[in-house]
Amino acid sequence: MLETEPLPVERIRADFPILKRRIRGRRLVYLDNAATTQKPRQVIEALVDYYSRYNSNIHRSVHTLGEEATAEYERARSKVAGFVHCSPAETVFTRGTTESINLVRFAWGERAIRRGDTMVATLMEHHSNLVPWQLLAAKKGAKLKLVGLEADGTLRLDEFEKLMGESPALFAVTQCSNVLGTVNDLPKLCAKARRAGATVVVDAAQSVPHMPVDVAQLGADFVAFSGHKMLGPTGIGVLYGRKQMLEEMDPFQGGGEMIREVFADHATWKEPPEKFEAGTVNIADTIGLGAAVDYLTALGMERVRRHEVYLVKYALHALAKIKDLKVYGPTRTDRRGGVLAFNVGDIHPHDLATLLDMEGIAIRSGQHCAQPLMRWLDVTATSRASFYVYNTLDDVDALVEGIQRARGIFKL
Ligand code: C6P
Repeated sequence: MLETEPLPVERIRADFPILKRRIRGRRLVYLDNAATTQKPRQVIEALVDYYSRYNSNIHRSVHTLGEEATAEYERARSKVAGFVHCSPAETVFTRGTTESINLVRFAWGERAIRRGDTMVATLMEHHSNLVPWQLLAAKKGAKLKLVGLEADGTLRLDEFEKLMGESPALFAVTQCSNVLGTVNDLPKLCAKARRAGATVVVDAAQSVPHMPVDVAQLGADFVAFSGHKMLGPTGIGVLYGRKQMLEEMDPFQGGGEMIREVFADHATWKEPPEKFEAGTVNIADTIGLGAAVDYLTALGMERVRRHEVYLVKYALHALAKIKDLKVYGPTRTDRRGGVLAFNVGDIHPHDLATLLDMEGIAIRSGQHCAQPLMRWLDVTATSRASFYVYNTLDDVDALVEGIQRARGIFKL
């Protein structure tokens, strides 16, 4: 028997103007949340409020607007820091997960990685947590090795142990795969990797939006995530960095506001996080992210996680009844997030996504920026449904019925 819905979804849905949209006369069933989530009016209003009442540059001007904008920007930093349980000084704003990881690649990796070093990532990484390390390895003459996967889409712990035996300089790992949904046991992995001497970079793009995350408990040196995947605007992301690491690192970009003193031939830097926020930053969207954090905090991240597990359980059960449908990743819901990648017979995922779109159902199809994983799965692409706080069992039913109709069209 199903438990009662963990979140007040009807009330939540009323906060999202876009959910009232109709697509070809049909209700919008938005199941592409791993790509980006929709925005509640509270976030939209925070942006409008900033631009219409106190738009100004920050950390520079002493006038009223400048003071207000600076205060709101820094308030957003405190909210984000509180959300993942670190200090504001350890919370650097970036453009998103991709930029956060590239910041580490340049500001830490350029100095820390040496010829012959081993770096370790995993086969389930998004390109954002793989390609920067490939570039660094090529430049430095270091090796990049990947932890492989078990048949159920969890990490091969024997391979992980073996690679940690090589005393790697870096361990880069996702907390939740954007394809398999696998949630990795990070406290255990991070502790082992750090004992082996590795600096640990966690890609939390698919975890911070969906479950309680305490960066201190993870035990990582760096944790990266994106605002747009957690009800916030695009173009704003976060890098948590352990204080000592951020202090020891080089700056990422040079320019205004990250400096303390500039002479003709050299300069000195501000303390983190300002050291890593050169130029005019993304003020509006940072304030918008603060509003998104308020929204999620009010819902409670435990309940957000329970809601997604509730939907995934129901969806796994319903999808299992569809002939020729294969879901990838762990079947245990305590080991997976709210992401379901699947294939149906030999229907191409783009065809399925196009047919579902005719019915107002938005899913993603393709390689999900995880080509090494696609090769391991031995598929060219997958379909993917991903859930969030405003999704309902009706949305899952609509997906299942849409897939059944597509099977009929393809005469499966
Ligand atoms: N995944 C998806 O549909 P950015 O684009 O920088 O905000 O996030 C990159 C990123 C990094 N890691 C993981 C695990 C991700 O899922 C993503 C973004 C989207 O799966 C777009 S490819």
